Amino acid sequence: MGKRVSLAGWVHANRALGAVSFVVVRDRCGIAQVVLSESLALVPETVVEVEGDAIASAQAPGGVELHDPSFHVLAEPAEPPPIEMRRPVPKETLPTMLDLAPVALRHPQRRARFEIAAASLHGFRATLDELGFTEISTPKIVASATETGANLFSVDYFGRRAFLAQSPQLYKQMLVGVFERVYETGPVFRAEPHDTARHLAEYTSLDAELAFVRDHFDVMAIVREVIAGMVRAVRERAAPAVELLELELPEVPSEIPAVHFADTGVEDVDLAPADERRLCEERGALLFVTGYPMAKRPFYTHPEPDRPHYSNSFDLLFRGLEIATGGQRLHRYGDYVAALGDKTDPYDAYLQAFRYGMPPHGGFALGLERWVARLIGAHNVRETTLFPRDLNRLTP
Ligand code: AMO
Repeated sequence: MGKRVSLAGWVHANRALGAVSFVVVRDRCGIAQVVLSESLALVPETVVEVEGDAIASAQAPGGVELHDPSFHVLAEPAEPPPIEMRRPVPKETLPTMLDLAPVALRHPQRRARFEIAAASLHGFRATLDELGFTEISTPKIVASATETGANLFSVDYFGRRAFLAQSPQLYKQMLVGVFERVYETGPVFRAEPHDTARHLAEYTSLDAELAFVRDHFDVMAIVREVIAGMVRAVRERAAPAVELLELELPEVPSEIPAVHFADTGVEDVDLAPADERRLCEERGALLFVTGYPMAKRPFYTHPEPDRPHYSNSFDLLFRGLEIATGGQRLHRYGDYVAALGDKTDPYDAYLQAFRYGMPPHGGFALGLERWVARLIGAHNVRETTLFPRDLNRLTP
């Protein structure tokens, strides 16, 4: 006889066989089959509480059955769910899954993706905590662009024009002057004018910035530690999700290979998506591309000392997609004044940091949705966003 256990969750599937019915109950840990000696009609997604004898059963979904149960319905759905939860992989298209997100996300195969995201976030934080970084939270309503003026969302801020932060770039740099090593995880906003598989209007940026670097290679060494820590955390904290999604987690080499932009064979000032795919096929699943032309980098970027047309910056490609960007920053006040020209006004407060002494520093930002998309082999970043925001989507 099994141990008496109690379980609360949702009716995942329900099957009557003569006088016996099998009810599969799903909770946050997985699924368990409940065997009833009566025929009980339960609508999928009914919320139930069950007490029964736990019996190991190889054939049962989840490997456990509850026998001789007492069953309480806690909440009845107003109507059956629009998605068949019992299918191992939902058959609905991505737009339908996104429209139905509050219920679609309950599907184990969907939920697993966000368990991977949560474990990744944990790995990011844990790695940087260990390396002496301080976690910060900076404003998302801001007065100036940080990346390019093109994709800024404007906000009416008590009658003044303000913007949604494109990145915590300026604040993380200012705070390097305070803490030396900082990181932040949070939403950032880009009014992306195109509907692409890699762009969201709001995404989760995992940012770090550190002082006393020699150049961008010191930053890349930290990126390597962070990626290794994120993979480790996914393996340890999201093992059931890794198994369910049959993921092959990447091996993170002790040094991630790097190629200079000048050696990529690309004539333009930036890589096209096809270049990113080709370079990863040729050189490795994880690959740094360094030295992007200054023409494509933001004003705070440090040039390459001997070839100032190139920059001390990098992108990290993972399985054919850019997932992170970073580099060494300008740190001398005079260099910022020269870089901004007559546009210093909105940056007055930021420039205080440089006027009063800033060490050589650099940092990076990694897009969480893109990272998880590449881990699970999803083509579209909307697949790994709980409630995506894009050109067409403001709800759910
Ligand atoms: P960048 O603009 O390259 O750099 O952004 C950094 C990373 O964020 C992700 N990302 C996006 N993800 C989804 N939708 C988008 N629209 C989107 N745009 C960017 C990508 C990208 O690699 N301040 C610099 C970082 C730094 O130098 O520290 C910045 O924001 O994964």
